[in-house]
Amino acid sequence: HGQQPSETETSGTTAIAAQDNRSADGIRLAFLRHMRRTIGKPVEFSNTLDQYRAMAHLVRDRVMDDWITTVESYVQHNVRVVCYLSAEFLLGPHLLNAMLNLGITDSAEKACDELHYSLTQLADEEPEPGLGNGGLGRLAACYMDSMTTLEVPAVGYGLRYEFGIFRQEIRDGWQVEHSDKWLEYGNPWEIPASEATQHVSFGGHTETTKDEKTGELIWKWVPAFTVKGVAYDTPIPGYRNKQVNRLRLWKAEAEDSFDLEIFNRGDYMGAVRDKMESETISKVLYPPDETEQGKRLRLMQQYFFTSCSLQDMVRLHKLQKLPIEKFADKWSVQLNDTHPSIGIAELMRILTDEEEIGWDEAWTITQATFGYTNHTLLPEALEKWPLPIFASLLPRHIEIIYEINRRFLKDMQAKFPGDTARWARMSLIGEDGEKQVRMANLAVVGSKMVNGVAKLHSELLKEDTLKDFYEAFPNRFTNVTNGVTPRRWLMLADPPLTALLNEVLGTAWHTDLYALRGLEDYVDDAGFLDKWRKRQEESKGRLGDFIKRSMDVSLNPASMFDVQVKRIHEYKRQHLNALHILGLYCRIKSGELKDLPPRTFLFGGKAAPSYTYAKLMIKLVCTVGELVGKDPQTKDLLRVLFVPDYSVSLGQRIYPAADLSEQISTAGKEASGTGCMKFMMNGAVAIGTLDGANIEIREEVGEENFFLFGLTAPQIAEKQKAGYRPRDFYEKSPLLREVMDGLRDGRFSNGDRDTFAPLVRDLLEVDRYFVMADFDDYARAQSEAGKIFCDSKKWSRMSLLNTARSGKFSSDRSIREYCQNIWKINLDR
Ligand code: C3B
Repeated sequence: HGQQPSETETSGTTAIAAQDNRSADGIRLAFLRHMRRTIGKPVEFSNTLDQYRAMAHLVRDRVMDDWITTVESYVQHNVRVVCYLSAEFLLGPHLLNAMLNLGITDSAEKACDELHYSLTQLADEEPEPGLGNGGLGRLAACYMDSMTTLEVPAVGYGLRYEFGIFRQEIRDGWQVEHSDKWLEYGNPWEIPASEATQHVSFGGHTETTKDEKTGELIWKWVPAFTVKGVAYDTPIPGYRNKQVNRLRLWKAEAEDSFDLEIFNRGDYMGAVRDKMESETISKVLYPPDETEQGKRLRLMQQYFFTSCSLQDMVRLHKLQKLPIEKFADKWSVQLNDTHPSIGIAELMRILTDEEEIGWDEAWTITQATFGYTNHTLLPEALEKWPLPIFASLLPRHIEIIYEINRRFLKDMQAKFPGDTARWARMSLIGEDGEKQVRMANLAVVGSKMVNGVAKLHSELLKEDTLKDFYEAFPNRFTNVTNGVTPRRWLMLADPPLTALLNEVLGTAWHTDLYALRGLEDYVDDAGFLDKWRKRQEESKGRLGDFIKRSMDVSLNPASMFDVQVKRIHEYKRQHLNALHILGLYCRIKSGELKDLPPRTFLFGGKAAPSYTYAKLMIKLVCTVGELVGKDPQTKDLLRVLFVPDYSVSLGQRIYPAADLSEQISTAGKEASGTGCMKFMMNGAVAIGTLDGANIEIREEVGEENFFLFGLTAPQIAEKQKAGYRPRDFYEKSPLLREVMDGLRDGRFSNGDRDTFAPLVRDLLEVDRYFVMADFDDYARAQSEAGKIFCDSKKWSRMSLLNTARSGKFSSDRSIREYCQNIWKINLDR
């Protein structure tokens, strides 16, 4: 691995140049060069955006040098390549991350000093590539970092959305969405790869002809139109190992973007219509899919990027002169949720229709190629496509899916004779009501391995969601608990903590996070605990400065920072958190609570634009914030802040400053959660349910260092079966009653009884997510956390142990497990 020195004369000077490349002088000179040649401005006239761009270009140059050597070495050794197919990659800003991984941050800082710039100010100019919604997209980004750091040959394949996740504004407590123009000033981190352009067909019909010699049927797809897929590559540097992997994102373009003939006839709009229609495919991160049009577009996006990616693999396979029969030996394709699962039918189409391989062999290759990761148990998130939409867009694929299904059901009929209900459940085509294509079923049937993302989640998949499939193929199921990259989420997010850890542990933990266990030697060292506490307070101060600058609100750094940042969803229960704060408010007002340690409650996260209930939850948090912030009796004790436009970069500011990490989803609903891991690494203590990765966090950190509350997944299931009555809990708990009555009567909202009426009604009558049932126990756990926080030595000890025992949650560990159990890649080669 690493840079191969060439044998020519110039290698000496290249090596010196490479060395100098990374020095402060080298960086300063390169910066000035890019300012002239790339940005085209005299440095004296440049603004901060120009300076960011010049810096980005020179950093990219340094990444590119390593990229070339990495690609050469992959080709030379004919390695097995992991293709991570994902509709989302939530990368976060590149500049400081690339500098960190290359090891040039200090030099860059020095160069900036000499030029009288501030590196952080300049880095703040970078628009965040928000090509994902939340956990699933961010996981893909963490995995790219870890795969490269572990030197796993890998390509990430996805969509180059022109507009990423919307920018969130909070206006009068309500979410308002704005479009995200991240490409407005160009993107120095991507490189178009013209040799990789692909063509993707849609619609039309199929025809069959008879092979004259064999008499066999030959299928032909006669599509209605095709779209061009243009590849844009973003280099992903590994951590100080000179390895760079590729993230290849596809942009949709019209085959013929401008029709001169139509134009000459005078139809100016008509001449560009094709272009507009085609380009819609990669225009925006998946649109709301409630409408027919939305559904159709989303399926087009999925097929578009999946087809481009598989065609690209076939192209590269042939370029290396490998036989197509050996496809699965070369490519391991991981499906990030069901979004790219159409790839199973697409590879079958390519192998049978285009490569003319027989069905059985094609199926063996296909199954050996794919692995499927499931990320959710929520039934509404398991994708199903209405048959008419699917068949009209992909007429050949529906035939292939029917054939897969016919053979599969035959096997199941042999395996489970007479069990018609089971066959119906397992069928790739759902027949309840409108006919549907069930993408999760396709993904399981067409993959060699299926995994969940945390122990509990993987168990529930086997016991419940995918039970029939588990019973048919028990060996296909496995678990890989999620992880996050400590490079971005610890080193980049919290440089002072990183410096402290380096001071006492050295640097081994950067790539072996279990080495943080060494911190346990200091757990009874009063001096060190004091240092730990001071560092934490400084982190809170830094977040406080940012919030003062951006929102003009002052926070009290001595208060407990109690944080819930994640997508807004009923199952994540931000409303439980808000109701608890209302409980505190009521108890302070009644005089029951006197010496409460001051608390700052921070919330952040986006609600899907069409998810009315989630938007109401945001309004609730903001209303509570206004209430407690204005009341003279509570304003020094309670502060509630909804930080708008939560993002990767905002997360990097927030995690290091958290004391308490809110992980309060209804047990059995959060597949894993990954925010919990980022908090833990940065020394926040969790309050949470036995759900997702919380269970494993508590296992690692010890039950005495985790504030547990709430019903367990089996208890929830039981209650659901027996008939859950939320009102019983309301009637039993005086505090809950006071809170819910107050909310209903407008006590917390200046007499407004309407706004929260739907929420109150839902919680008292339905409460799908057991907010009422868990309220009292949550309040108990919260009050325990509050008490321990007052004992700062005890708290610091808990905090330190959270960091010390977070080793398992590095995405390096996750990727090692994928390599061993799914991809069969030997890392010690
Ligand atoms: C999320 C889940 O909700 C999280 O529990 C999990 O940690 C992450 O995926 C990563 O595995 N998820 C998501 O963000 N988007 C989906 N469509 C499905 C799951």
